[in-house]
Amino acid sequence: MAKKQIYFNHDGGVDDLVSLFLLLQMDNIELTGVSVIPADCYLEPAVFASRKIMDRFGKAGLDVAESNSRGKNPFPKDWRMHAFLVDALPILNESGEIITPVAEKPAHLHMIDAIRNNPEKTTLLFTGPLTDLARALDEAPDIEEKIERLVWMGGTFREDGNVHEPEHDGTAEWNVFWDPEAAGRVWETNIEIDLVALESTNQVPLTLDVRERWARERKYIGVDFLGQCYAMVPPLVHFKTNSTYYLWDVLTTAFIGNTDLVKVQKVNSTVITDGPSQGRTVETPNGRPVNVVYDVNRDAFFDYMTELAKQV
Ligand code: AGV
Ligand code: CA
Repeated sequence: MAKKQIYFNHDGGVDDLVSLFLLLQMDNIELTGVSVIPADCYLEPAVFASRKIMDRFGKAGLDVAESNSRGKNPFPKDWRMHAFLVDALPILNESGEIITPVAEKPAHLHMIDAIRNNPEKTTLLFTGPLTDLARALDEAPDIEEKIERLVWMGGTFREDGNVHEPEHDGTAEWNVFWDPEAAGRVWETNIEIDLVALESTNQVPLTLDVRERWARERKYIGVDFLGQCYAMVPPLVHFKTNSTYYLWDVLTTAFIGNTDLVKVQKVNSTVITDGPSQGRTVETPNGRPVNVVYDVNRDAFFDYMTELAKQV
């Protein structure tokens, strides 16, 4: 069977970078391109970290494209700093050189090339906002029919999203909120969309037992890498905040490699692009159909990602 052709656009958070690491370990997919958008990250360290992860844990021959997209609602600086921490990890700096090059073209044009130049259809994996996809579709509408599907970490149909910002009512998920119009643009297409929404990612918080498991198994270099990365987003048990880290993007990436981990349901929806609910995805009878990942086998998921990490 032909391998799934995957183009990955991410935004440099800890779980975005761990997702890149795990994708590189999957032998049932072919990674055809990687690009980075400065949403929940700063661009430079996120691109450095991506290139170093591809050098250390991947295959040669790919480059990494930088996005020049800008969003409407910026991510908090504290979160955007995480890419600097991953980039500074000794395991990514052991060799003292970087082989994987930076692409000449910006992300959205890089993605158009990757889709056009592949005789097979491409599955898009997005773990940040959809800005580069919206721009690519405006620039090259012909790519739509070469897109197998979009697998996106974004949105929620619950009352509670994860945006807690002034002038917002709290109903949105951050990847939609950063650029609501971009999501609206993609909703206008006929692309098949698999949405890994907060419904399912809420079921995979990074709990202490998982951290302890990775600590116990740190003799595997890939498992140690997981533990080191997630040490940057430690649990704050005596301080009640919005700081719980979920495996949002990693669940989305695991879904690419193993669809059996989750349950999916069709929902007709629209995206609110303005006002206090901007970035909210709402169920609407005549809305655009999306496949919502609403449930996950938690234990099977953590086993799957940990086993992938052991393959390094
Ligand atoms: O809304 C989830 C998205 C995911 O793509 N990101 C983090 C993941 O990469 C934003 C986000 C929400 N809460 C966060 C986030 C937190 N507490 N720390 C960092 N990023
Ligand atoms: Ca992300």
